[in-house]
Amino acid sequence: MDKDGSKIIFSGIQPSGTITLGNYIGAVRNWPLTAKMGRGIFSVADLHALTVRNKPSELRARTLSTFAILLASGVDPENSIVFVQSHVPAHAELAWVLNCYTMFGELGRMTQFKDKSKQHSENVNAGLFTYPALMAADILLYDTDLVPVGVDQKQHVELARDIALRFNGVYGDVFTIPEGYIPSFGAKICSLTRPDKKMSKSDPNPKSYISIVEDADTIIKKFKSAVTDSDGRIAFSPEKAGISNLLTIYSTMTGCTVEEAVSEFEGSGYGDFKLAVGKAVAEGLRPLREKYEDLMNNKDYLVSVMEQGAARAAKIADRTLARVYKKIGLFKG
Ligand code: ATP
Ligand code: LTN
Repeated sequence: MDKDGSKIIFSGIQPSGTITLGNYIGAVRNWPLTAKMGRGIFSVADLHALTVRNKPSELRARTLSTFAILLASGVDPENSIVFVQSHVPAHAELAWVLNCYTMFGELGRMTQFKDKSKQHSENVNAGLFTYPALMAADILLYDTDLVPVGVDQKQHVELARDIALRFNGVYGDVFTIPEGYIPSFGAKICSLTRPDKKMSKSDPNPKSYISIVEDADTIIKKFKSAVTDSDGRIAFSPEKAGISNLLTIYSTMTGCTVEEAVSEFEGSGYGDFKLAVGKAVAEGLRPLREKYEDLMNNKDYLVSVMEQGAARAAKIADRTLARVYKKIGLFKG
C-alpha cells in the first residue's frame, strides 16, 4: 500500500529475448490496466536474465528494446515507475537477505527451476535455483499489493508470499503480503508449433512464437503455419489445443468472447480461420509497433526515462531495505 492508501502494483519481465504475444496477452497488456487501480511499478528484470549465458552486447540491446516495448504497450512513465532492475542495487541486496529465509526444499519444488534445469542441463547454476528469492525481493521492496503475471509465475508469487509471512512471523509486520493478479483468460498462450507448451521467448524455434514488434507479413505467415489438428472443426476444447489457442488469441486481440469467435468462424476452413487470426493480431499490434519504432529512434529519451525511473524506485526500495537491515540486526554506526 502507498502512503496515500492506494494499491501498489508491481511486475517485471526478463530481457531474455523478444517480447512475445504470450508475454503481452498474459502480462504486459495488463500492466497499464492494473496501474489504474493504484500506483504501478514495472521493471525490466535484467539480473534475472543472467541465469543463462548471454552475449553482453545482446543483453544490453534487449534491455533497451524491452524497456521501449513496455512504454509502447501503454505503461505511462508519468503515472507509473518504470526502471531497470540492476539500476536499483537494493534488489540484489534484499535478495541475499531473503535467500536466508527461503528453504532449499521450497526452491527445489519450483516448476520453472525443474523445467529450466532440464533445458539448460549444462548450466544448472545457483542463480537459476535462487531466482525466486530475487523475484521476492523485487516484489517486497515496494510494499506491493498486486503482481500481474501469467499463470506460469503464480508459484513464484506464492513463494514470495510465504517468504514475507515467514519473515513477518519473526520480525513483525515488515513486509506487505502480495497477491498474484492472473488474468481469467489468456494467462497461458501456447506455442504455435507445439500447442501443448506455453509460448516462450527463449524457444529456439522462431515459428513457435510471435514477437510483438515483428512486421505484419511475418506475423500472418506464422499464423498460417500454426499447428492445429485434422478434424476440421473450429471449437474450444482441451482436445483441440491448437484451435483453442488460436481462439483465445483471437478473442483477446479483438475483444470478442470465445463463443462469438466460434460462431463467427462456424463452417470456415482452418486456412481462412488462421489467416483471420493472423490479420487480427498484426492489426491489433500495429499501434504498439509504430510507437516502439518511434521510441527506438529516440534512445536519449528512453535513457532519461530509465534514469528517472531508477531514482524514483531507489527512493522507495532503499527505505524498505533500511527497515529490513534494522529489523534483522545489521549494525549501523
Ligand atoms: P523465457 O522464455 O525466457 O523463460 P518467458 O517468455 O517465459 O521467458 P518471462 O520474462 O519469464 O517470459 O515472463 C514475463 C511475463 O509474461 C510473466 O508474467 C509470465 O507469466 C508471462 N508469460 C510468459 N509466457 C507466457 C505465455 N505463454 N502466456 C501468458 N503469459 C506468459
Ligand atoms: N520471473 C518473472 C519476471 C519477474 C517478475 C518479477 C514478475 C522478475 N521479477 C517480479 C513479477 C514480479 C518471469 O516472468 N519469469
